[in-house]
Parts: sequence; C-alpha cells; structure tokens
Amino acid sequence: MATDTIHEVSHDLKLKYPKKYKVYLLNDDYTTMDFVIDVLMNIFRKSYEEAQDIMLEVHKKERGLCGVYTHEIAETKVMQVVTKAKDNGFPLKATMEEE
Ligand code: NFA
Repeated sequence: MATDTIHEVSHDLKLKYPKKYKVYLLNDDYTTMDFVIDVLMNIFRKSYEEAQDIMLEVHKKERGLCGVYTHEIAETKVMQVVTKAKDNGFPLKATMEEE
C-alpha cells in the first residue's frame, strides 16, 4: 500500500547533518605575511583582499577563522597548511574545532 511505503521510507531515512568544523590559522613570529596570504588564497580559496584581512587578523589577534568545513575537509586543510609551510621552511600552523 502506498501509504505503508511512504511510512517505511520516512522511518528508515534518518538524515543527519554532518558536524561542521572551524579551521583557524595561528600566528607565529617567523612565517611571512606574503606566505600566509598565499595559503589563504590557494588552500582556503580566498580573494586577495579577504586573504589580507584574515592574515592581519591572525597577526594581531593570534588566530583567525579561515573557513567552516565537514570533518574530513577541515582535516585535509589543516594537513595542507602544515605540509605547504614545512616545504617552505615556515612554522605556520592551523587548528580545527567543532562549530
Ligand atoms: N606574525 C607574522 C610576521 O610578523 C605574520 C603572520 C601572520 C604569521 C599570520 C602567521 C599568521 N611575519
């Protein structure tokens, strides 16, 4: 019966929204401002203007929000930051926390 079918479907399909995670860049004394802007544009897909604003926020306030992502994407962004920073000899770090 059609109504049974609809009932079954609505009972079985428990849609859960994935948790979201905020990714922050952390300030340090050694990473250059230009490199942080490069990271924000190429890993976090920000415009030059947005990247400049976020970089300055990190520089002045010790951390700045770069984006909000699902767990797997947030983890990947954090890894990409550390890898790119290490490759270029900078100690730049990123963190993630549940929204
Ligand atoms: N504080 C760094 C400097 O003065 C710049 C920086 C900004 C580093 C944002 C890390 C994050 N060279």
